[in-house]
Amino acid sequence: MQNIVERLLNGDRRALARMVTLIENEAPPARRYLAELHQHAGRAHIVGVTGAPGAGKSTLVTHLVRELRRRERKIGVIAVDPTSPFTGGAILGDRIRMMELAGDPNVFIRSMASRGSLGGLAASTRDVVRVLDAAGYDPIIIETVGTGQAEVEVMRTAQTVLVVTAPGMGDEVQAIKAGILEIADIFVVSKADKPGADQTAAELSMMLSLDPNRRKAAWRIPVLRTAAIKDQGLAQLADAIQKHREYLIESGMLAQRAQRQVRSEIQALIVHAVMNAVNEQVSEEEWHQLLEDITKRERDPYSVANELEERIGLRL
Ligand SMILES: Nc1nc2c(ncn2[C@@H]2O[C@H](COP(=O)(O)OP(=O)(O)OP(=O)(O)O)[C@@H](O)[C@H]2O)c(=O)[nH]1
Ligand SMILES: [Mg+2]
Repeated sequence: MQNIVERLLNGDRRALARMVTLIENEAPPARRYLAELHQHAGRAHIVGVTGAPGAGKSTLVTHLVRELRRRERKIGVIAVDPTSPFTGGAILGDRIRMMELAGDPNVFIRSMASRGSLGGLAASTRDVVRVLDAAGYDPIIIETVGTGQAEVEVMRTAQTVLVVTAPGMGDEVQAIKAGILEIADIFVVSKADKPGADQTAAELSMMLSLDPNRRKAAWRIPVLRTAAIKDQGLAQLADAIQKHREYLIESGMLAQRAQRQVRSEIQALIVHAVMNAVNEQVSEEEWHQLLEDITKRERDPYSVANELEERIGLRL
């Protein structure tokens, strides 16, 4: 009887699905399995897809996956929904939209919803990426709505980030505000079969040409138009994604980003462990009392933190 890690590495999809569930549930053995899988990962191209709700991300991903299948790739898709209590329906919609891909043994699709903290979702996404990578999926596509900090956090896992905008959504300006411009590697104007797509693309190109940081950068962000429902523009998009990957490798950026990632991953694991230790020591009632004392100015956050650090053995 092979263990779950061996089965997963041998291409067993049930083992893969089981592993993802263990990660989502933060099951204790998951960390040990992930540690074993690390040496087998590191080959996949990780592609992030973000943009406003309804921008056409899932439809785009579905058709992009089809294009990549024509190129004989084995593709992983993770649909991340950071705001599950409110957009639970969106995940369901994604499932239906992506259903047509579900029968393909070379495509693995998984939806993930936020349970705990902001760091929690980004961390579990990173873990699932590692698992898919070790199982031989390449590329791995992460879709998430681009509305807040949690999404930006999730997108940091990606090596190539696609920012999707549709004509008439007025996202172009919002994209700058949300700080999405800094993480975009490729802009996609989706629904290009609709009127206004050319103008949206022109506005985006204009905005990019006015950005002084972008003018100096070695990678010139392409603005591509796709009409996923008509299967148009997907080959160009797949080519651009490949080109960005080559740029990352040749410029040394891929290695640089990987190292930065690992540092923040280790830091996050430590913070997580420390917080778990604290929560084991402090009951909900005690928390409540502490917060009340501090807000009433009877105590201060610094000495409380000191005391808790002492209690978990951080200060000897
Ligand atoms: N005309 C046209 N409509 C499209 C195209 N792509 C997507 N749509 C429509 O746009 C709507 C939203 O598409 P989705 O792919 O669900 O968009 P999304 O960005 O994944 O949405 P969320 O995950 O809910 O944020 C759907 O009604 C699609 O049918 C396209 O290329 N052309
Ligand atoms: Mg979607």
